[in-house]
Amino acid sequence: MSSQEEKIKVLKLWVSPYANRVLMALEELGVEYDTQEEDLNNKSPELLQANPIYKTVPTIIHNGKPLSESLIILEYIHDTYSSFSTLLPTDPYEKAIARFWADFIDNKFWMAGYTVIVTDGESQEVAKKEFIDSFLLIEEAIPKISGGKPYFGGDKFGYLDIVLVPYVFLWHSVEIFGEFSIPLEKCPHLSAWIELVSKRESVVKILPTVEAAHEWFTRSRKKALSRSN
Ligand SMILES: N[C@@H](CCC(=O)N[C@@H](CS)C(=O)NCC(=O)O)C(=O)O
Repeated sequence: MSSQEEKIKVLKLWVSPYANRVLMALEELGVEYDTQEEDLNNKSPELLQANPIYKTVPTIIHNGKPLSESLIILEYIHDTYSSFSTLLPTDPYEKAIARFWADFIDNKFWMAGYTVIVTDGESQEVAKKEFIDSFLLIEEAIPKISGGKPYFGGDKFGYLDIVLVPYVFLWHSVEIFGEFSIPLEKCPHLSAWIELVSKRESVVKILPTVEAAHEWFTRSRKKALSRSN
């Protein structure tokens, strides 16, 4: 059986930016897939068996084989289906740079954003500054990464676009709980990119509304603050 014969099954959570980037990649490449919604308070035996180390979504199962970690799954999708389309740049240096920024977006930018959502006081203030600083660094990097084209992937909506776009629908909660506004007026590249990607079919189909995501984070914040106080 060829690796492309069995449908990929994605164990997911509707609000997870990590799971949603996997679904968006499959949509963008026109790959058929099945999904299974997970309850993180009561994870399915399938998830626990497929991802015993992190027990996180997304986890995929393809041809009976499990794989986890969204950025690794994106590369697997790219490698498996690149005969008809690509997500990552082909140039080795550009590919490495895309991976560098994906790591920054998850581990600096969103780590700070999520910390603003689930903390208050001094920790929240520090995270707020880090979030805005990271935002401005991404703004500065866009023309270099995209070569002045509309998407991070140049003319094509690609890997880094898919990595960042789920957060666009979540960072309103960062602004609300952090009581500040992202300085979009200082970010013409990010503003133009948001305008463009928000209308994209895969984005509209897969990502939750800002309101639904905010309700989710309101509950997460309440739980996190009651644990820490
Ligand atoms: N680095 C992981 C992060 C995945 C992750 O943290 N997923 C969250 C949902 S957004 C999760 O499954 N958490 C498990 C839990 O809370 O027990 C990735 O990129 O896939």
